[in-house]
Amino acid sequence: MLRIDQITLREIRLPLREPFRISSGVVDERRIALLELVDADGVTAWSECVAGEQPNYSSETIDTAWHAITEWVAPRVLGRPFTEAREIFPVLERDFRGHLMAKAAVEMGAWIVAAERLGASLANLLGGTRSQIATGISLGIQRSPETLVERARQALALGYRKVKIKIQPGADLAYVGAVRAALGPTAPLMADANNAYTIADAEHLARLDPLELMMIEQPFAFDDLVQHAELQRRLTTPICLDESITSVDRARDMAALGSGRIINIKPGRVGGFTASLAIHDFCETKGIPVWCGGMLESGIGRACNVALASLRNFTKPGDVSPSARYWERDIVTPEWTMNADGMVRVPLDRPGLGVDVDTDRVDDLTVRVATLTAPSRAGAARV
Ligand code: OSB
Ligand code: MG
Repeated sequence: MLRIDQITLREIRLPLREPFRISSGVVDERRIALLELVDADGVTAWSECVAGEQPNYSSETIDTAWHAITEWVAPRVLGRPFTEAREIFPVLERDFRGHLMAKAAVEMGAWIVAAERLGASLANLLGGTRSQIATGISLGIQRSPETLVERARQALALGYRKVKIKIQPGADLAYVGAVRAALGPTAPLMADANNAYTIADAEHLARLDPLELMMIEQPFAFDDLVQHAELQRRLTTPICLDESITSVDRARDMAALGSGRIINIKPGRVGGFTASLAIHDFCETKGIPVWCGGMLESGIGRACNVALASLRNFTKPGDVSPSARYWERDIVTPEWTMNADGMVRVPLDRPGLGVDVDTDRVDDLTVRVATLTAPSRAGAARV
């Protein structure tokens, strides 16, 4: 039995070591919602909500997620007995549209509680088997092609197995071309546009084809599949979808329409682990490779991504950089590290997340707290 009786919601502020710029916005300090869940037997687990500060990636933000978790997500889960964590997502989807990052924060937390209860690693509970995962870096938009080349060169020297270059009109062909020219024809490069283009740019984007990128991620609108299909017909480079894939149904649509050939799975974007597994399994049957994306998570969300990326069909390097790429100091011990071969170890030998949360540091970074309890516990709801 799995019954979550209390969720403590916290907001922490965690400054990035350097601003991260994508086509739709820039962030220099993360505002991160963390959840601490307690079950009926006092077993606890931490989870993280990946919603950003601004609604520039999806419509959700930390503030909408805070509201959704408090008002609608937590009340559906708190005090309710489940046999398995995978029963939770359908309960959260019934007559409740959107708010997938808010749902995911609670749903993933429940999976972690379940892993703790079983004494299993989160990776094993999800069905993961790899003991280490291949890692890529996501490089924000830089001031000049020269700066980008330098950053990409450093990344490969550190062992990264994939270099993702953020692009936008005015910072695309010349930037990616400079990196390809400097680092050679076999460097594992890709580009991510975060919706910066429209179908009118199809010919322009086709000029990326000769650069032999591993893939081009989400060039068009955050919810588009049809225009991506038209572009994919005109490109030899595979399109990878990120923002557009919000459910296994959208993954099916992608396959049916030919909107892309690769999927970036972010568990927060799709409502949690149950939906991620469904997309993973569907893609495996269709021969569609998947990889695990990132949302500049702290070490808690990173643990979730590492666990998920240990599954079979995560066959391309994930955006699962080590802690030091983002933070002066992470909020978990040990911090996430990467070896010289660009691999991150999956903590299969430890129950749950596989890292300890540095609770003193979380307390120091906390700017607001809410304690949510089962509605039946009269008077205790929402302190
Ligand atoms: O599009 O993958 C993206 C970060 C924030 C929002 C969107 C994206 C990203 C990244 C960062 O690319 C990946 C990481 O966490 O390192
Ligand atoms: Mg992306």
